Amino acid sequence: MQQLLDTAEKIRTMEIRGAGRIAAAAARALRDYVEMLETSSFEEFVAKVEKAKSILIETRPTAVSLPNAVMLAGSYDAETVEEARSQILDNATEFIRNADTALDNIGEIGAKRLRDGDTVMTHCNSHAALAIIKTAHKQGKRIKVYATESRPRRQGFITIKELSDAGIDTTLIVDSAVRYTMKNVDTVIVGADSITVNGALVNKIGTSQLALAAHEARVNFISAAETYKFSPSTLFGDLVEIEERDPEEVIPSDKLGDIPGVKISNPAFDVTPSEYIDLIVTEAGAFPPQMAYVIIKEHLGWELKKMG
Ligand code: RUB
Repeated sequence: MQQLLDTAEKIRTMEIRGAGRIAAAAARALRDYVEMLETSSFEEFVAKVEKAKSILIETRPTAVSLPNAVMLAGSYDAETVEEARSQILDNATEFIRNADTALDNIGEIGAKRLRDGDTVMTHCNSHAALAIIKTAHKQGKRIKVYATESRPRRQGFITIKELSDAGIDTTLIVDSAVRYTMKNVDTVIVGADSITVNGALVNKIGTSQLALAAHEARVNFISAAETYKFSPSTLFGDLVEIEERDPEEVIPSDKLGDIPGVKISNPAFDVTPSEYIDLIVTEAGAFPPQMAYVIIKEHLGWELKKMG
């Protein structure tokens, strides 16, 4: 259990971050926990596995990749401990393998949308979005990237390091320079923490500003998202919870004394409506956001309830 608790803590504190990475880390933690779980009582096994799943799911509320990973990796239909254990080990291993392959496929599919000489803008640090940019670069296309700083956690610094290590022409901009810079951009590519059944994109705070600026400037806006980033429960009316993080990420606590009474709001994600999204690139194909239900039904196995 200690190892699983350590992973949960790393996700909570963002030592492990990004919707894809937290999904794979959760699947791995669950797999290792189940492998070591010592009990011959099926009831005890079920209770402990379900507890472990909720510990992982409760670490961060917005990325649906987390509950989806736990659901896909941790599913079993068994009556004995050994049967359930073996099914979870297989499912978790398959989830982790598929997650890796998905990034390669997203890279291949998305790179077809970039032309030699294109300029891309990206936000935060998304492995899926970077897979597209890096694949296009590997194909010999000359791609230039504007990466936003992404305050307050500055994940943009991870992005610019990754892009410059790959030899890609990269420029860092502050978040407030998005609209000013958009005139130089051909395509915006961002990741996804959740995509709802109506095709809305939940991603790092500020994503919707990129989308609005892109829309106004007639610039393409693409989200790169593995199919496990689609949110099945939004089909039944659930809303995606937007994580509110510690004000200390915005302003250090020793400075707060200078501004008594001032409140700090630190939402970590925002919502971009589907009308601002041209394309969602998944490992299963690239399609408009209006097709979100198809993914929820065919890849995640949830569908509308039949009446009567
Ligand atoms: C990360 C973020 C990323 C998505 C997709 O937020 O918003 O765009 O998670 O990332 P945080 P990926 O840093 O708060 O986790 O494509 O790597 O899954």
